[in-house]
Amino acid sequence: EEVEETYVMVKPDGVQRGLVGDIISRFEKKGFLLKGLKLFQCPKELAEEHYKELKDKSFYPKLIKYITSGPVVCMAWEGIGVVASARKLIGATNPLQADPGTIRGDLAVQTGRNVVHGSDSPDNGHREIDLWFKQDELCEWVPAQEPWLKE
Ligand code: DAT
Ligand code: MG
Repeated sequence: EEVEETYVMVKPDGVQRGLVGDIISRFEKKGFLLKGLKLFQCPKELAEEHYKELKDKSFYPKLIKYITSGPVVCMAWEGIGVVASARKLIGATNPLQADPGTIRGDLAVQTGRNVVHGSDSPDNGHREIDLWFKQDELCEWVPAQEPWLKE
């Protein structure tokens, strides 16, 4: 297994509902490494670039409106297998189909208000971190707990 990085974002509904701490905490407690974190009002152009693969979908205009409707919390997480693991912690796109114990399974009811984003591949992890963060907003560091996390 390889060290990967993934882009995770608390969407505007998660911020408005006061779920930021809970969501960050799940990744933190799991043992992934936080490399970047910020509260950010996303401009329309960035939302469109982020979701460009979905631009022909009927829900795309609503999606762009939703993501730009208030501040989001942007995160860059690093770890072995972090891309797929973060997607598991997040749960299925439709929160009603997401397993209990996942973020969407525990905290949301609608696809259009599913509180969190996670990159779907290692390539998109790199792409999205580049898109949402400047280089000097990312930290390389070794947490004190590391010897207790990895043998
Ligand atoms: P995910 O966020 O689980 O990676 P995705 O990449 O397929 O899902 O879609 C991105 C977002 O677009 C998703 O989190 C919510 C919205 N979306 C996806 N499918 C939708 C649908 N059928 N109706 C409304 N919104 C949808
Ligand atoms: Mg996706």
